[in-house]
Amino acid sequence: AKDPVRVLVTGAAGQIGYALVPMIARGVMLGPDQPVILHMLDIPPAAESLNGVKMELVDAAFPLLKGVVATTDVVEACNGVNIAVMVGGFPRKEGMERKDVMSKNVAIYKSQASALEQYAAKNCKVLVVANPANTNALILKEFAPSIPEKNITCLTRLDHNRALGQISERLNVQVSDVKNAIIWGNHSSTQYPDVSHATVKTPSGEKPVRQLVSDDDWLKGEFITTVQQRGAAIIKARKLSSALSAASAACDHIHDWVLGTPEGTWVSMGVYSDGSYNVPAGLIYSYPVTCRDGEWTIVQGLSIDEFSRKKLDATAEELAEEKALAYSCLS
Ligand code: NAX
Repeated sequence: AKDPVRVLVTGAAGQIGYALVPMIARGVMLGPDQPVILHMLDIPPAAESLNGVKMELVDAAFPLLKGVVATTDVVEACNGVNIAVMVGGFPRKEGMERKDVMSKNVAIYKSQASALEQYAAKNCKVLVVANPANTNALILKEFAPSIPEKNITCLTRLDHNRALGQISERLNVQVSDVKNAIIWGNHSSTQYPDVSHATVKTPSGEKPVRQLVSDDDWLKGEFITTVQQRGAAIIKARKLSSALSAASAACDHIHDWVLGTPEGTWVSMGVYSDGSYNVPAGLIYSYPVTCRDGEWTIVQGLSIDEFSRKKLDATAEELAEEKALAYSCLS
């Protein structure tokens, strides 16, 4: 039998946490033969609720779940973890300035980075979900210098999956037959959902989405805005933000990162930019990636037309501004 993997979920008493921890304990994230020990962190006002989640995990009698740590102590939470899914953060409340929200999250990610740096397993893989996800991940990277920069990522897989879902609905095909959408840039409304290279499996072979969707105006207009604004549409409908889809996407992200992407398929991940596609180096930017042996690689050589170029640059610009704002909160 395999040794258990220790998985940290911060903000585990929240909405996404409640959807995510049972998925992890069922093997959705790391596979049906991989035992796990869950480390759940939240803040003292949520301690009782966190303990309730722990009780439910015990009650669910998940065969793969070999232990549960539920704590408000960041050191205990980070101790020995192999995977860290960072869902906890400070939400934007009505009337708050962007700078104030940023400053709260910078403080949280700075201190949790230091705890991961000191107490997590050396090869710990980190996924930041909490918003502003890209910039929180960047701060985490800055303050956890001994964790390899390739190990620090943020979630744009939900946006990626939303793009696949929209194409599947439009063409009335199975979502599992649609692949290779790309989310470029920030997990925000400036993200660029791009299906220029996406394909659909058909009885007569793989066909480009661009050929099957003859309405280019839809692809360049409503498709993009629907994916960009989907989070807001869910809030309007549910009066709560996306949770089950976010939890599922977090599992997909770690699953593919650890276990690999299928041959010929790429996924979107927010990763530390090396300047690929003329995006400034030093941002956490969402790219198309393939994964193998626990490492992601940016897909290279895709053609970028003028329409796409502008959108890649606009979202990079927003990330550069967020980075500057985050750094201004540090000083
Ligand atoms: P909730 O408010 O339900 O849960 C957040 C939890 O984090 C709470 O239990 C809170 O007590 C806890 N928390 C706050 N500060 C903490 C700290 N310093 N350490 C540990 N825990 C802390 O929010 P939920 O709906 O679960 O969303 C969580 C985060 O995910 C938010 O930042 C949200 O904006 C972000 N999202 C990101 C998505 C993505 O695709 N990247 C999509 C979904 C989601 O909107």
